[in-house]
Amino acid sequence: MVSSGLTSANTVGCAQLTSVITEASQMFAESTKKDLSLEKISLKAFQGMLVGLKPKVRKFVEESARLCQPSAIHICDGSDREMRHHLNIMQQAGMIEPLPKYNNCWLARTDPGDVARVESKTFMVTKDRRETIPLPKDGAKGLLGNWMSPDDLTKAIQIKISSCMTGRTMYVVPYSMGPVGSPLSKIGVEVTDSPYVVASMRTMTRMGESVLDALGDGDFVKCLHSVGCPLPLKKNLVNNWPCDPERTIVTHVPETKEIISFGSGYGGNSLLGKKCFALRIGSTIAKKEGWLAEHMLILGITNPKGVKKYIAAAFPSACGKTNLAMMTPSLPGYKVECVGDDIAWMKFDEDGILRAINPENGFFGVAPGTSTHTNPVAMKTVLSNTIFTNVAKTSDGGVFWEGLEKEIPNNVTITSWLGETDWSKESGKPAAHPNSRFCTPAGQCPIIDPAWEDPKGVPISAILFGGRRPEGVPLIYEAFNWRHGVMVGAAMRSEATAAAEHKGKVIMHDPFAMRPFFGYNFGHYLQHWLSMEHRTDKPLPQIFHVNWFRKDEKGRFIWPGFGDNVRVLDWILQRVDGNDAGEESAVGILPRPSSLKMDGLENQNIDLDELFRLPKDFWQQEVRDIEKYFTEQVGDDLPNEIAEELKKLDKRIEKL
Ligand code: GTP
Ligand code: SPV
Ligand code: MN
Repeated sequence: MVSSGLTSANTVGCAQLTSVITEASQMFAESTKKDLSLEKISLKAFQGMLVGLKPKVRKFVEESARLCQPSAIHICDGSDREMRHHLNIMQQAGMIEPLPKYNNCWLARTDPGDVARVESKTFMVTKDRRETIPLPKDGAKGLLGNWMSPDDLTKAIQIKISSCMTGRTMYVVPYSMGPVGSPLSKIGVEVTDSPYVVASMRTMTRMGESVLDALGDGDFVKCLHSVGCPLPLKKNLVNNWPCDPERTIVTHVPETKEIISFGSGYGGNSLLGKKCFALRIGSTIAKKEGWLAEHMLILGITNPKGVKKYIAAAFPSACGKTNLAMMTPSLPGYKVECVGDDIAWMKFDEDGILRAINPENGFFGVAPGTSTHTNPVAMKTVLSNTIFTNVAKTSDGGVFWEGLEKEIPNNVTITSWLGETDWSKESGKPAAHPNSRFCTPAGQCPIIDPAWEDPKGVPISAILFGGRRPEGVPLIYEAFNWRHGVMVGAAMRSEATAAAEHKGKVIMHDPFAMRPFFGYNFGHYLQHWLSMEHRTDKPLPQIFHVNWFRKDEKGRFIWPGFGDNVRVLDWILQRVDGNDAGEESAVGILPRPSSLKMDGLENQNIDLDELFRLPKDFWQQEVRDIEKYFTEQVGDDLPNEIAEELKKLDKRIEKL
C-alpha cells in the first residue's frame, strides 16, 4: 500500500500513499493471467475519445477499466442528446418509467434494500486513525465517523471491485463542483456502471466536455463507483435496480483524493460529487487551504426596505434545508432567493469577507412533506426534467407522496413506491418511501438567486444551526460571539430521520449537521472553525440556533414553520443590522417581546411563552449530555475554548 522509499519533505518521514486504484489495478493484473488489454473494450465504445483524454484522466480511466473489466467505455459529453440516450437506456432496462403528466419527468424505483445513505459502511482512510476520528474514551463506541487503514481498504475492496463491471458499460463522468472555472470550484471524474448515476450527476453537477477542457491535465478527485452487479447476474434484480446491499462500502482517501463506492446506486452513496466529494474530501481540502466545506443551504433575503443579505444554515439531513432555501415568505414585502439547498463552500475573499458558493447544480430533495402549501417553489421546480425516486405514482401519470393528499384528483388510483397498486392510506404503510427524493436542475427553480453562479460567491451575514428538537430548545437564539457559536454548532442534536439507516426517532448528536460527513477529526474541525476569528479583521457572520420542531404535550408542532420561518429570518436581519431586538438569556440572545413580527398569526393561538421557555431541568440534562458526548467522543481533541464555553453555559443555567 505504501510506496517504497519515497518520502516527501512535508510528510516528516512518512511515506506517501500511492493511488488505491493504481495499486488495485496492478494487483489485479498480476493476479490474473487474463488479457487485460483495453483494445477489445474501447473498440466497442469511444476509442477516439479515450485517446483524446489528457494523460492523468486517461490513466485513471484505463486503470479503472483494467480493474473493473467493463464491456464498453462511454466518456460523457454532458449534452442533451446524451441525457436522452441515458434515459432511453434506463427505460429499456425497466429502471425508470415516464411520468406523462409532466414534461420529461421520470420515476425510478430502487431495490427496497437500497434507499438511503449507509453511514455504517462509510469509511475515511488515513494512515493515522487520529487524523480521521478522535479517540473515544471510557470504552465508548466512536460515533464520529468510521476509520480504515490503507491496508484494510485494499483488502476490503480488491475482491469486490475486480471485474465488478463485467458485461456493463463504464461511464466516465467529468464534473465540476461549483461553476466551471470559478476559483472556488473543484473538479472530479467519476467512473460508474450506473446510467442512473450518470443522469443524476448531469443534473446535480456541471458535467461533460467543458469540464475536461477546464481541467486540462490538472489534478482531480478520482471517483470509482459500481453497483456491484457484474453480468451475468448471480441473482435476480428487484425493480431492475442493480445493487449489492450486503456488500456495500463507501470509502474515501483524502491523501490521494480518491473515492471508491461499491454496492449502492442511491443518493449520497453513489452521486459521489455530493457528500463524498463536496463534504468529506472537501472538508479535508478546506482544512488545508483555510476555508469551510459545510452541510448548509444558502439563501438571499431582501427585506421590505430593499436590503438584501445572504444566510447559510446547517440542519441535519431531512431537517428543513431545502424548504428554508426555497421559502415563500408569509410576511409581505420579503423576498427569499435560493443559492443552494444542501452544501456551501465558504472562503474569505481578499477583503476578509466570508463568501459562499453552492458547489451543486441541482436539488436532490426529500419528496414527502413537499406540497404547494409547504414548498410551492419546489413543486414548480420539479414539473420538468426531474427524476423522482421511490415516490408513489398516480393513474393519471403523476407522482404522489405523503403530504400531497389534497393535491391529487379524486378519481385517480395510487401505486405505492413498492409497486402496490390501489394503495390506500388504510394499508397503514406509506405510499412513498420516507427518503424518496426528486433530482431536479437548480437553474429551473423560479426563485434561483441571480448570483447563484457568481464565481466569487455571495457574502454571508449570518450562519444558522438547527435541528429537530421536540422539547426545551427555543425557536431562535443568537450566540453571544463566534466562540460561543462554534460551541452551539458542536452541541447540535436532532431527531434521527430517514435520510440514513437509523431507526426510530431518537435524539442524536449531530454537530454542525456534519456528523456523517466529517472528512477528518472533529476536534481538529472545531479548531479550524475557531481559527476563523483570526483569519479576518472584518466582522464574522453572526451565529444563531433555530428550532422549527418544538412540540406540545400532544405531539403537535407549536410553530407553523415553512413560510412563517421568515419571521425568524426577519429577527435575524434585525440583529445583523445591529438593532437592539435581543435580550440575554442563559442559552444566548433571545428576541425581545414584540421584536418577532407576529402580524397575521393572531388567529393561530401561537404560544410564544412555550416557544421560548427554557426549562431548567431540561437544560441541565442537556449540558450533562453534551459534556458526556464531548468527553467520550472528542476527548483530548476537544479544544479548551469549547469546554470553557460549555462550562459558562452550565453556570448561566444554574441561575435559571
Ligand atoms: P436533506 O436533503 O436530507 O439534507 O434534507 P433537508 O434538510 O433539505 O430537509 P427538507 O427541507 O427536505 O425537509 C425535510 C422534511 O422536513 C420535509 O418533510 C419537510 O416538509 C419538513 N419540514 C421542512 N421545514 C419544516 C418546517 O419549518 N416545519 C415543519 N413542521 N416541517 C418542516
Ligand atoms: C442528506 O442525507 O443529507 C442528503 C441526501 O442530502 S444524500 O445525498 O443521500 O446524502
Ligand atoms: Mn443533505
